[in-house]
Amino acid sequence: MNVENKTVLVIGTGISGIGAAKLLSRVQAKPVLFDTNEELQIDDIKNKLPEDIVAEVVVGTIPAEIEEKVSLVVISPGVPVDSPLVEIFRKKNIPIWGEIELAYQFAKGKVLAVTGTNGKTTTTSLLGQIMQDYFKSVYVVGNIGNPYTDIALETKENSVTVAEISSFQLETIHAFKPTVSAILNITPDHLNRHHTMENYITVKEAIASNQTAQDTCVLNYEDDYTHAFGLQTKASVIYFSTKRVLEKGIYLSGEDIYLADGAAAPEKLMNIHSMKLIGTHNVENAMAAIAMAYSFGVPMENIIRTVQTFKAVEHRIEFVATKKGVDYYNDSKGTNPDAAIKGIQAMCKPTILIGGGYDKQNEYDEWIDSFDGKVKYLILIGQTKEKIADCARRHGFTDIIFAENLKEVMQICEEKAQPGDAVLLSPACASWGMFPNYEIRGKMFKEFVNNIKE
Ligand code: UMA
Repeated sequence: MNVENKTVLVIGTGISGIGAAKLLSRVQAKPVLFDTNEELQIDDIKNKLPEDIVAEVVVGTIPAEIEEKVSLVVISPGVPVDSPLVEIFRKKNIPIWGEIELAYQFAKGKVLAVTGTNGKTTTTSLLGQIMQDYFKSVYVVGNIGNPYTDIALETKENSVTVAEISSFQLETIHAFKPTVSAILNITPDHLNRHHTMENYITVKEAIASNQTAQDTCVLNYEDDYTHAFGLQTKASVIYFSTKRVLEKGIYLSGEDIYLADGAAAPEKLMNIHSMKLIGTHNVENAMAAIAMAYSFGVPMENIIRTVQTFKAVEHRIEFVATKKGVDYYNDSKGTNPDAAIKGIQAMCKPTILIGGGYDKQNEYDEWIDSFDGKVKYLILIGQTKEKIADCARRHGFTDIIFAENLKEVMQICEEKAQPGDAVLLSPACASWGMFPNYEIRGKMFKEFVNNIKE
């Protein structure tokens, strides 16, 4: 679609909307940057745009004269595709693109894209590092926090873009076609947005919807949904497994990772203890990144070198500090029960667990079951605190303390933690409502920890 001189409505003025407006202005479109939050100040939004960018900014409601002129709508991931506002334009047959689709339409080079309920950020970062250590022009973008639109116009034919793609972003792709994709796992999450598990699965599988047999889709053999998807997708599939020996694929046997091509004898790649990443979930993430990079043509010895030196990403079971004999861990990225289960499983000391936050209509039973006698106290904050407490009590866990904010949480931790204990922030919920995002939640936690006086 030629957007030159066309009025393009960009919904959302967060980092995706700003990225989209910049790209559109640079390709001579006429972006109208719009936000439904009428409390936002137009000048504050304009200040986020560089001086060379021409964009009209509107908050609250869209004036009729603008609505009539719109040729394309670009929505930010946080904007539901079934919202009444988007519906107005869909009814008029105006194309609705996500920010990822917009970037893809203008970007050059090849794309490797990672989705899945959990492990996306670690896998994307590791894959990005493998690519950066081997290729010259590499970009790491998407849900990880770097809008794809920010760099799309910089990319060249030889560029490699590694993208973390959320389910929100997959709802609005059309031509987006990664050379290599991965779906790491699919467990219930964001059901308030996608309504049913079926919708959520369909949207995750969309990452491979434009792929052909020349492209690769890396899938988890042990996840029922991704396993089944491997039998349907048109892309060439590489499975990974931490539980069984695969005839073809990448797998864990004992403490070693192997690659089997189905013909020659399997090749031993590395011992898992030679990696700095810990936990079975990280072995899965590493195997997915290895499979993606290998199928893209990076020599295995280069891949292994990077995998063995790569360290955990911020906010993912991140060790913060030992204060008064207590180890503090930041797992703010544990934004759903499944991710938080990985967090508690990685603990090997009596743990004070900090949970709760925004209600995504998840169930917490399996998370509580995974406590496995390790949790001394569960400190709960946010919208979900009553719901989680009820669930915990049903499962016989009653050492629950409510807190109003993170400051109060930290006071309780200092009071209750004994030398030899661990404190883990792994909330099983999104941060929204109390914090702008999980990164700020994690950073605030780390700041509190670092300020504890010995
Ligand atoms: N807005 C509207 N109308 C709506 C909804 C939102 O105008 O109906 C406005 C809000 O008022 C706000 C703006 O949209 O001003 C925010 O847009 P956004 O929520 O899409 O946030 P961005 O800052 O653009 O960040 C988004 C992703 N956020 C979400 O998906 C909620 C970021 O993922 C991502 O890093 C970024 O694009 C770049 O790609 C964050 C996230 O929480 C980390 N993702 C979820 C997750 O990982 O679980 C999916």
